[in-house]
Amino acid sequence: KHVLPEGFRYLPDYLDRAAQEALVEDIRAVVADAPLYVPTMPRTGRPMSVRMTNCGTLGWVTDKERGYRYQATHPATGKPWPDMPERLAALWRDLADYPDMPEACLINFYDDTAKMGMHQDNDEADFSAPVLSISLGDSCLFRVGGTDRKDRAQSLKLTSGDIVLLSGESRLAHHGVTRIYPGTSTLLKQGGRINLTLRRVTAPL
Ligand code: MD3
Ligand code: FE
Repeated sequence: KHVLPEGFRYLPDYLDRAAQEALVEDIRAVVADAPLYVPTMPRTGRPMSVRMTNCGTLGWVTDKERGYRYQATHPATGKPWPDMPERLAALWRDLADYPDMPEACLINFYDDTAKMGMHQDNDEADFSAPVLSISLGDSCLFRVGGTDRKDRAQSLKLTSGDIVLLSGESRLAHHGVTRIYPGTSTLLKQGGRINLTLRRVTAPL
């Protein structure tokens, strides 16, 4: 009990303050071109509390009509997603231990009350590639279980500059964000938390 799933690599304080600030500037530029939008759940159309956008060749989106999917364009503007910033590509090269570059970077913005329910990331066609997650801004309580929904879960606080790398069994672990801790970081002038997840989407050759 209370063992993290195989392949779960937690790198606390991986990014120093300057590296975090540089990433925030990259994300500002992405959001200026590809605004945060309110994703809605399949079938019910219920809005998620997290606002989202993407960069890279593919982005993860969801809406009532078409559900969870990856697509090459922003759902509101219809434009292609902005390029993946070089700084994000460099982190993948340094940490992912995977030959191909990420196709998608999902940008999640949490305000003080936003949460993300427990789920698996299984909309990708390549589970052999890791998911690389970067936390910026306010701390959150993150919950991670096992590949079976019934597996015991444990909580972990994620703070600004932390990186989590999910490979192997942990790639299909259930996980979610239970709560945000408002006012715990000065990185974002308006508060809140940003999470970036870098992923491979398409099947390996
Ligand atoms: C564990 N995001 O976008 S990132 C998501 O903080 C998502 O915004 C959360 O879950 C966030 O899908 C968590 C850390 C993370 C990402 C992917 C995982 C943990 C994971 C995949 C498998 C297991
Ligand atoms: Fe997820």
